[in-house]
Amino acid sequence: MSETNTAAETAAPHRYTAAMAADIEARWQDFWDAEGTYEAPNPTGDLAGDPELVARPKKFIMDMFPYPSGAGLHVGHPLGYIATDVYARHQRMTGHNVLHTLGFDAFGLPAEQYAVQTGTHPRASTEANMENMRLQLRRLGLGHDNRRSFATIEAEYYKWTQWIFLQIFNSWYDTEAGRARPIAELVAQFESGSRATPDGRDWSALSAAERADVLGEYRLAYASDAPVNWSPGLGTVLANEEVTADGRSERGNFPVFKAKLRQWNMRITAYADRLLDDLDGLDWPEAIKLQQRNWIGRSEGARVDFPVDGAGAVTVFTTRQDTLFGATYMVLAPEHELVERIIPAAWPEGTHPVWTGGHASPAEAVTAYRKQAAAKSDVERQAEAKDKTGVFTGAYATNPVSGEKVPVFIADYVLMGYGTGAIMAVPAHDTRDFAFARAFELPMRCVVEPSDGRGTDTTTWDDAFASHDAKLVNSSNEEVSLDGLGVVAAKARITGWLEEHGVGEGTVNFRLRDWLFSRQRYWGEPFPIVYDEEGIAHPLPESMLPLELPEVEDYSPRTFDPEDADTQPETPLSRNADWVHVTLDLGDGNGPRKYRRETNTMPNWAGSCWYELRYLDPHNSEKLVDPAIEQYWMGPREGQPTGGVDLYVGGAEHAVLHLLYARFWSKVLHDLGHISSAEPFHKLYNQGMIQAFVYRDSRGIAVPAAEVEERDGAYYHQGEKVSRVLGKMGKSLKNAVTPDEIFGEYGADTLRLYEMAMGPLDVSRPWDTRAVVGQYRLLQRLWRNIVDEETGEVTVVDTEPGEDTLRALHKAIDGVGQDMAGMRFNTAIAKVTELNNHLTKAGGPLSRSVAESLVLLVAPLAPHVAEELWRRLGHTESVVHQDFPVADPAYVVDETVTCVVQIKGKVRARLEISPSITDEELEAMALADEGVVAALGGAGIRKVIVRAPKLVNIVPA
Ligand code: ANZ
Repeated sequence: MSETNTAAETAAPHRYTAAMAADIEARWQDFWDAEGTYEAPNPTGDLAGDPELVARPKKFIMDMFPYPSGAGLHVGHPLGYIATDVYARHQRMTGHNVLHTLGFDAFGLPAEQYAVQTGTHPRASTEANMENMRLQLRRLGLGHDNRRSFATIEAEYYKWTQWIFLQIFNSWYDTEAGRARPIAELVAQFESGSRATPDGRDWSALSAAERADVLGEYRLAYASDAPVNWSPGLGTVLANEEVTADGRSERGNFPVFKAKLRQWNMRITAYADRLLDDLDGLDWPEAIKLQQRNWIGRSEGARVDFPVDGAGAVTVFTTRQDTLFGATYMVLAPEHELVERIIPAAWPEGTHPVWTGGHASPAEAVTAYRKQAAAKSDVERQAEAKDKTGVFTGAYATNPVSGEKVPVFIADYVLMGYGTGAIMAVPAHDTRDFAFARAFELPMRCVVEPSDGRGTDTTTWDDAFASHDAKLVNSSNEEVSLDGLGVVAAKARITGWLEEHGVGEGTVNFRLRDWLFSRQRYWGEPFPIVYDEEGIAHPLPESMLPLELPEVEDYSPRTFDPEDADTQPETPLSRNADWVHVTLDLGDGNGPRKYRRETNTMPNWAGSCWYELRYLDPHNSEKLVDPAIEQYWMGPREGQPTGGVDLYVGGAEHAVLHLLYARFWSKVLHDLGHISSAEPFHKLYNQGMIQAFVYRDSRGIAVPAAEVEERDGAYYHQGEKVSRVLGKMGKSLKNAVTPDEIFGEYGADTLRLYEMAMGPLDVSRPWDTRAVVGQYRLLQRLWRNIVDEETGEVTVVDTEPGEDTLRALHKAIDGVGQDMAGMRFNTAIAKVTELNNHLTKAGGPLSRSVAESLVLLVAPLAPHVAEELWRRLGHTESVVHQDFPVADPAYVVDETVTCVVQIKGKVRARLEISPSITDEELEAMALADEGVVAALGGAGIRKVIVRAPKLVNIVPA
């Protein structure tokens, strides 16, 4: 704020100033709270209310809820919250029953680490942080239904997280029915004999432990000893999704190792197909859908059996079964369980010295190599490095089509967790196999004719010929020939042959792994599971929920030397013998027995897997959610075949983890009949990030941005020249600006307007504190157009506005309404500004009708000042529930026409355009349209026929 500005403000007693904004904002926030202005009624239950509101179309609007971090909010955090609030307010004013609230995701590593660092109990520090954030959020004037807010650490909430865990534990995926079913129905099948037990014995002949093992193979939540990601430095195991591309922990950046530990898993892989298919019906950014598709990673291929002397067969998974005649060796993952069975006692006569790695026997070579491989992450193992390592097992297998004996290796570039953990190697046509074969002097056979003129003599090649777009050669035996076929036809033919001969079959493989669901942490939901003396896991009965997190003395995780892979996790809960060892009557007819509690806790993702449902019916202690209420807010409807939240806004960093897990839980709950929606979030929107300048001194250390001065385009801190780059905003980069600073200087309405005006919501934008004043001035001019700054009197008159003003007004009404519905808040603000400037320039008092429309247009963006002006204009009811103005088409001068864009005669887009548009402008618009770009799919364009303003016809190349 400049000096002169401040001076002028003191001169006019009723000017809109920061002090006045503070008063207005506090007053209306208290009023809205007291009146329950933002409460959204449910159709039934304790939050049932006004039937007229319930009868309206509903809008369920959600933000990705925050972690209660100790650092509080900086101005970057509320960008999405303000946007959903503006949108929600506009929806309320256009006749919707709007549910909008916000809770806290309060379990998890950051809260716990902070607690450990500061020596306070995680609950105490988390609650203090939440209190602070609640105050900051309230100060923004967010129109939330506070009755529906909660934190995931509340026992009434995590009771249901545990309950859902039990639902998942107590169900299995029926692949025939294509859905989850209660495990009791599976048991009934085993009991009746309609489903055979794995070893064919009667179900009644199986011991309790054997039955538990059989069911464990089916349950959607199960414990297993599969290799997991173990991070000694963090002291916990991690899900694949929490490990970075360089094989380190996403949190803390510690090394991650593969270790065999008994852990809980969720069988998300059972849903791979549905998680993939249902993406189609969702209104999500394409980039996020693509990331999910890649993460699920569906690959069509075949399983092929290679017989091994004395050990049955090794089954491989390949996506290039057409190249089977070119498979000249095999590789097993070092951890593969067949390795022990196939290794001979001694190296076969004449084994190449490069193959043995200098070891005296296969057993010795395998042991040494396994140790080496265990120290690497999957990502390191998969890296496209030229030098491939491995060792011969001493065993040979038989290529089922060529009849050739091929050597079997172990090598770390083959992963245990993918396909069958074994591959047939086709060095001529696979890059990694090529590098390996060159290193180990293995033969190569060309079976796909190179189309690049290099010829079929592989000894002259520098790399593999990996193209799919070529014909097969050297691929026939007495029964089947692939020669001359293209890759697709060859795959079909060889798959048929494999199936006929019972040595393989076509199959689909997914990259998606089951979700590792336990953590060695204190600050998470306890598992509602106890073990009996035989070690069999039992679910707690519903009546014992919630199983509360015990108060303990030492909640710190046990961490280790980050590099020491030979360590074992220790769960904080296991240190509390009184809690762990219990005598319980589980109500299963066995009476009171001794049990040991599960001492792992759930991962921080658990609480966010279902929180949308809790918002609906937040106090229900009898049911997860009342079905009528769920159906009302989330049920499937026209255009939303799988139901879900109408708008979900958050950062793109949650593309796979949270969104995939939440989708999975929804599907299980849907299958079991608890909810009607099969997807949690129908529309997803990723807001951009607010960036900030980072200033660094000559040593590269960030200096406080607020202390930097600009002189002639250079930047100085305490006289020293510093560099400037755009980066993240945050405490560590010393460039965080808190909302509190902006509230103090201008008020919350100005902050809201500034954040929304900075640019399109989905684009990242740099924060510039000096620019905030621009929006402050807008509010001052708006105020001045309605209130006399000297007397405080409302200046409007009851006369009709002139034609000019009517046109400006209705154009603005039309544009702002469309922009708000389309979440283009920056252009909405530009239109409000334009209208306000027009009114300022026109001079003289405003007509009441114009002033009222102006206030209503501004209400979603700057709700406090709008409420104040609305009341001063004489209204007794809140501006929040007024109807948004509707434009009179007669005054919206630039009427539009609909232009149809066709590609190959099919309508691909409809554009709303001005009738006076030129051919050139129209062509450019058509070619830039999202739908058109998608339909063209990268194909070039041969011709564009433009008949402005009605038709564009595109002929692709
Ligand atoms: C023979 C072959 C020939 C292959 C060829 C590729 C090219 P996607 O598409 O990701 O599913 N593979 C299979 N299991 C593996 C494992 N556990 N670890 C490492 N690699 C594995 O990849 C499938 C291909 O990756 C499979 O097809 C297999 O190599 C390899 F010219 O088999 B292919």
